[in-house]
Amino acid sequence: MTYTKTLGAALLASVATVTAASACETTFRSSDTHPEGYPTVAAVEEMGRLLEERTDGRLCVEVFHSAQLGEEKDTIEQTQFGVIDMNRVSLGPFNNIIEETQVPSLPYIFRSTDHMHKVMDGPVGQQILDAFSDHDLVGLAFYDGGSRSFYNSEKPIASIDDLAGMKFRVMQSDMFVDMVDALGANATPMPYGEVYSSIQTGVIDGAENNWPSYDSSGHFEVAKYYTLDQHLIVPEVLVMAKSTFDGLSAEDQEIVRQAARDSVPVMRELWAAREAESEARVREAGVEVISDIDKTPFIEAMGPVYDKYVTSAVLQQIVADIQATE
Ligand code: GTR
Repeated sequence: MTYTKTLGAALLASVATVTAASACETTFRSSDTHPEGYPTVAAVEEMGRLLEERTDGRLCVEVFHSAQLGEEKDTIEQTQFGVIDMNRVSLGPFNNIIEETQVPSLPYIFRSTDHMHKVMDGPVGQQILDAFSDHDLVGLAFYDGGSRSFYNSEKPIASIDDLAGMKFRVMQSDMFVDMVDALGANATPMPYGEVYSSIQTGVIDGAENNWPSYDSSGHFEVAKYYTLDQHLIVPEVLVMAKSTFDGLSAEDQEIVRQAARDSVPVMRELWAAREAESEARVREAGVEVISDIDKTPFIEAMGPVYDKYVTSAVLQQIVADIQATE
């Protein structure tokens, strides 16, 4: 989407806010690429409900789902400018902007979702949330993004060799381009909203994502081979524009932070249910799932990615802290 179109959409949306949320004194506009009912959308709505309740209706949130305000990379910029108040995004598109976000986005860095929760709920998570403040943003909370695996329209992929020469879409992060290169395939970074038609027209062979996104985006309709290699467990993040946050009293800032934190357990429950539901739905629709796969060669191929990105002492320390978290 062009900047002008995005801005047009943002302006239209702000008109909508005035009508829809006139009962509230201040309504924060929050962006999400996912459709209504998706766990991230529902979680931010829950955060808004808590906020409204705890401020007697002074502060509210309206979630603009389905990429109404634009694709993630553009909406991140708009949030930095304060045009959008809040944004729920994957950490992936932050990789090129905020160095610290690269570490929890590294392939195979987390051993499991439980491990990811322990890390992101602890000091490492806080360190990464704090890193947003140097970039005109306030990091509020982390949400689940499941594990991401490759899917494609061409053939069942059962080993790393099967990936050779294939073309996959990745999120707009240089690190993910290098990750796919290291696996012997080719990567095309592109906005989420362009993936369906790009697979359909053969511009790319496939992409990679978690069960709920593979399902809700409809990508399973055009790419029916899903290989459970689970190369990424990338947390999602809820951020606020620093200019919006700075305009609040200290007391309201804490209410905002707490409401975001309190939406996390709700999100985790919705996520777990949705993962199971989506997996069942796509299997039912005839997707061929390749689950009997040796992940060791995939993990071993990631050495060059770690070497290229984990260079500073700060990032090395975060990697060590994550690995040491039981
Ligand atoms: C989803 C994630 C989105 C977006 C999307 C993508 O899993 O929830 O925020 O990043 O992946 O691949 O672009």
